Amino acid sequence: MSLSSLLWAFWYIVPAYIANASPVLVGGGRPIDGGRTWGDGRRIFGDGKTWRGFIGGVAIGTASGVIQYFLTPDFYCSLETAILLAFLLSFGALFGDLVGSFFKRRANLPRGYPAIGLDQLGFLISALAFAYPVKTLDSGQIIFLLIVSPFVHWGANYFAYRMGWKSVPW
Ligand code: CTP
Ligand code: MG
Ligand code: K
Repeated sequence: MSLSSLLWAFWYIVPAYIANASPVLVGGGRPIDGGRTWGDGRRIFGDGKTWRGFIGGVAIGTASGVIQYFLTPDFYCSLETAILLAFLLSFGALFGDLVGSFFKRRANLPRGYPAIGLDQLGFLISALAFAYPVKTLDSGQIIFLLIVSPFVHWGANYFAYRMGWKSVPW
């Protein structure tokens, strides 16, 4: 396990981080569940999961892959691969985030309530699963990302809170 392989793992996952963080800025408007409830009477996803956040996050995360390609073209087979990879990482991240909110609502946790583990790792595991067919990491790199991602997540959320973009620091 070399330092450079860990740095590449970090570089690889950047679109997922960007996709996951973007909805704080671009989200809002109509919720994905349209206000509907599940059989337990609680919201399917809640007001924190909006179409604008999802689509905007996927778009911004995918665009970040283009920038990555031009910065480190040798890391990718082609521009198309870099875009596809960034799209899958971004879509996977926000899909995982949505599934996480589904389970939070089933556990009767209100919107914005922290769920340690799920909030920090759900998006990451989903992103890695979606991107797996295009470009894979080795197990050491995956473990590294599982360890560092909660700190990146907490750091990004604290920054967004201090900037006044969100009302809670998690
Ligand atoms: N957001 C959005 N659409 C998404 C994901 C996030 O609009 N698909 C926005 C919402 O404004 C949300 C904020 O980004 O409040 C922070 O995202 P997150 O922490 O994932 O949502 P929570 O509000 O904490 O909701 P939940 O309890 O369902 O996780
Ligand atoms: Mg939250
Ligand atoms: K979340």
